[in-house]
This record gives sequence, structure tokens and C-alpha cells, in this order.
Amino acid sequence: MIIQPIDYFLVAWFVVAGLSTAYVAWDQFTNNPEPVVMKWGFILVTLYTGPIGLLLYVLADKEPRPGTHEQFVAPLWKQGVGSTIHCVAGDATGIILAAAITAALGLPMWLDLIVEYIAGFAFGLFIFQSLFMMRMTGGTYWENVRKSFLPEFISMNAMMAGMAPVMSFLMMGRDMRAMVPTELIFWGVMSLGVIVGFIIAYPANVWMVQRGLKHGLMTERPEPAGHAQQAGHEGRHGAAGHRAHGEKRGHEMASDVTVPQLAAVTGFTTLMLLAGLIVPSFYVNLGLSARDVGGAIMPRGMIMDFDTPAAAMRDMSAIHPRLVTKVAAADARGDQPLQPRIEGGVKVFDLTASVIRWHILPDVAVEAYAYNGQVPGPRLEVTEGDRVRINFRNLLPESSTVHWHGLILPNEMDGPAKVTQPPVPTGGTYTYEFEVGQHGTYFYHTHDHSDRQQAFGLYGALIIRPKNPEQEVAADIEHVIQLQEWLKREWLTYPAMLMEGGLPNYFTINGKAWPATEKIRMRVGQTVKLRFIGTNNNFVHPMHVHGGPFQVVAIDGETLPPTARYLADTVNVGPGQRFDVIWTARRPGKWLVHCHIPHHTTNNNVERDGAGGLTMVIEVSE
Ligand SMILES: [Cu+2]
Repeated sequence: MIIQPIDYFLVAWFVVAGLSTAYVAWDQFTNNPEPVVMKWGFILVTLYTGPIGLLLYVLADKEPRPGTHEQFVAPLWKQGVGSTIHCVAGDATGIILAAAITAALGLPMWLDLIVEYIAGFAFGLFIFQSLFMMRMTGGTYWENVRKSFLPEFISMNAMMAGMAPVMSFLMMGRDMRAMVPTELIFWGVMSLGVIVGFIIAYPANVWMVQRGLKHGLMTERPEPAGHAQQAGHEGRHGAAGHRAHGEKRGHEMASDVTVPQLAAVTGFTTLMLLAGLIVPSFYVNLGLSARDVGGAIMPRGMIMDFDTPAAAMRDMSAIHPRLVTKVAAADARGDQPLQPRIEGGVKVFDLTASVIRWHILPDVAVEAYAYNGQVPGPRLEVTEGDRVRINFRNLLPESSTVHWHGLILPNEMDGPAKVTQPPVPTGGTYTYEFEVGQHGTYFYHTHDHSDRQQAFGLYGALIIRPKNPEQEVAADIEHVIQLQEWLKREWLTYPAMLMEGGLPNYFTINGKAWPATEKIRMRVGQTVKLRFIGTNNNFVHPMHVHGGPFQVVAIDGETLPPTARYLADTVNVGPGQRFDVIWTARRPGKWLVHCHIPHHTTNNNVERDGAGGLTMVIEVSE
């Protein structure tokens, strides 16, 4: 799925890789005079490295003019390319096959790497070197295995020394879709790994070709008619006559390498391999598997080190856009009153949590977790003394519960996951039922991974009217103000958290950022009751109203006795807190209600129409 800029690049890359591979395959089998094993080597490496493989093929191996392949491929650098191609084709094929299989098995990353090394080495040695090269080199299969063991070991070590860190850092990096073979980026990482592995393995291969330890590029032409018996005594060989330029790189290699040289190179490439496998484990958690964190995309700036647990990564990961099941209209509003059904005298509400796309601004949409497809969730209005039943259904990709913030109720109705009730699994339901014994401004929210789920929008207002209407502190107008912080960047929505990488960049009142927030309209002399609710997760928002003080009449749902009510023009609304304030429209005009942390009145650090985020306006007319 195309959800990140890199995905566009990868689509283009693999189209180019496909075309490059098709060309190399066609040219190899119609024009180029070389052994079949090398034809396949270039085809596979071009499949893995795209235009780079094509470039190497054209510059180092493709016969430029008929009859010139022998001279053309003679330079050492080209022979080195041929040797590396041959190694990489076998090893990389083994590694990639193993990587796809181990990802599906859910093995930890460190074990993946070891399995991939063994698979790559085995594939390279037993199949690409020994089996495919037998035609060229003669001897029995096991003689070939023995002879090519050390060169293959050296080359494989160098190759994996380059490929392993690429896989470790990128698969366990920000975009862990790279661990999942069904994602394009997995194949992109494999391709990059092969490219880096090729570069690291190239010098060792040049040395081995020079010392006569490995074959480089060879020429093999179809047997000219009538010359069959000339090469007949060496029937394994496609052609004998071309070896004029073959010198010591002919079929029987004569190596002049010394034991100390071989020991030094073998030892050094082994150290390179160990470094490539081990050093990444100083930085990323190689104990995790694709099953733990595969597919998660992390916010830039999150600290993920070698001991960051999988649960911490999943908690802070973006909502994958493919999980969205409903796209709300750009002008849809949250906090819509939900009318209850009456069943046997009980007020019954249905709350369903699901993943939606929600516009916080006309041109900024987030992925959100929402009750009944809106952010905030629907407003539940009940009266003190009511018996209420809430049928909760969880359609989120993770478990969830609902907590009734501030209410006195039976413990098993309170909602904390794993404490008072089992978390409601995906597709599951739970029925909350209780008698409402209080009145005032309350709210409900998720109590399962609240740091993630509430930050994605799982909250809503619960307004409880007093049984005796005279206990209500009266105002001409009422307005509920629910706060939220969002982290939306690089086309993805992450849960806003006071953590490295988790800081919010958008802020909403009732699910909308200024200038898309609601407008309160009133006349001079009228009063409005603002019910501030700290439905947000991270900050204390000093909510300030322009145009004169308000009277604080209730805190956390509890109505203050008249003597305890006080005037103020700013209330610090902390997470979980509620303040009911009465503000009087004294003068006509546009009076702001806004947070007094100026960053919270911007949209991604940008002021639009004079403000942003936690800003709304009270428009007072004469
Ligand atoms: Cu604020």
C-alpha cells in the first residue's frame, strides 16, 4: 500500500529493475557468449540491484562487438565483477529466500540473520558454486564443494558483512514494514542490502580472481559445426578454442596464493562478518521478530534502542491507513448528542469503537480511533437517578474498554482493562450498566492503552442533569469544550505523547482545529456556560477567555456552593479535569477562547487566520 513517499520510489525502482532484468535476460540468451551459470548470475543480480546490475552487465560483461568478449572481459576489474556477481547471485538468493521464510516464522531478528547466513552460504556453495560450476571446472561434485569452500566463505562473509547491517538497521528502523515480505519496502531493503553486500564483497573477489582462487568472467561460444571433436575430449566444456586469452583463469585454476595470505584474508572477512552481525545489536533490538513489530511505522525522533520492548513500539506506532473503515465527511462534527433507547426503564446507548479518517481541518485529515464514527465520541446526556446501559462494541484492531470518569458505580462497570474487567477484544462486546447518582460535567474514555487510544480520539462528553433542575447553574447558552493533542506528520497519525518523537503538532477543540472550530453566537447581556473537559492526554491547557472574567461554578462535575464560586479569566484544564464557567457577553465583537500556551494555538507551528489549534470565537452581537 502506498502510504509513504518511499513507496512511490520503490514502485518506480522495481519497474526499472524489472525492465533491466528483462533486457539482461534477453541479451544473455540471445547474444552474450558466456557460460549459463554467469548468464543466470547477471540476471539474478540485476533483479536484486536493478539499474546497477544492468550497468555492470553492459560495462563489464556484455560483448560489445561479435568476437570480442574474450578481450573485453579480460581486465581484472571486470573479472572481479564477474566473480562477485557469481557469489552474490547465489548467496543473495539464499539470504532473500531465508529472510522471507524466517519473517513468516516469527523468529527474532538475530536468529533470522544466522539462518540467512547459513542459507546464503549453503545456496552459494552447494548450488551456485559447486553444482553450476561443475561443467566448467571438472571433477566430482564433492571435489568442487571442497575446492570452492574457502573462496565462497571469504566472499560470503564480506557480502553478509555489508548486507546484515542494512537489514538490521532498516528492518528494525522507523518503518518496520521492512520486516514484512508482503510489503514492497521489504524487497527494497533486500535490494539495498544486496547492493551494499556487493560493494563490500567486490575487493575480496578481485583479490581472489587475481590469486587464481576464483573464476571471473569466461567466454563460452556455441560449438562451431565441424569442430565438435576438437573439444570432444573435454565434452563438459562448451568450447575449448577460446581459451587463448584465458591464461590462468582457465578451467583449471592454478593458484599462487600462500597460506598466510589466505589465512589473513579469511580471518579478516570473518571479523567483518562478525562486526556486521553484532554491531547493529548495540543500537537496535534484534531480539524482536516480524510478528512482534512487523509493519509498525514509528514517529521520527522516538528513541528506540537495543532494549526498547516491542510493546513500547506498538504503543507509539502510527495507525496504518489501511485499517480505516469509515471516512467521515470533511465537515462532520463530533460530540453529537446520542439519543438513548428506553428498554424496561433503562436508557440504552450503543457505543462502537472503530478506525476512521477524520478532518481536523478542511485540508488536514488524521486517522483516528472513534466512538460511533466521530471525534469526540457522541455526547451522552442523562439525568441524575437514571439507570443507563451502554452496549460497547470494539471494532478496533486492538482490545479496548470504556471508563466512566468520575462516576460512583459498581467496580466491574468502571472499565480499567485487566484490573476490573478483561479487555474487550477486537470484535468483542461489553455491557456497562449502572445507576447515575451524580450530576455535572463528566466524560467517558478508553481505559486500555489510554496513552495510545485516547490520544487517537476515544473519549466523549457525559453531561448529567440534576434531578432537581434548580440545582443547575443556569446560563442562556451551553457549550462543551473537549481538548485533544494530535501528532500528524509524514502522512501518518501517531499517538501524541510526552515522549521523544511523540510531541503533538496539532490541537483540537471538539475534534477541530482553528479556524475549523465551532463559533458560539450570543447577544450582549447573555451568559454562556462553558464546560471545559480535559479529554486530552498530555498537557495542562490554560484556557483563557477574552472580553472579561468568567465565574467558575463547578469543578470536576461538583457544583461549587455560591460562596466558593470565583472570578477568573483563565483556568488550567489538566487531563481529566472539568471546569464549568459562566461568562457574560459584555461587549459586542469577536471574543476568543483559547489556550495560553501559544504553541497550542498553531497548526503544525503555523498560525492561520490569526491563530490555530485550541482557539475558538464567541461572536457577540448587540
Ligand atoms: Cu495548551
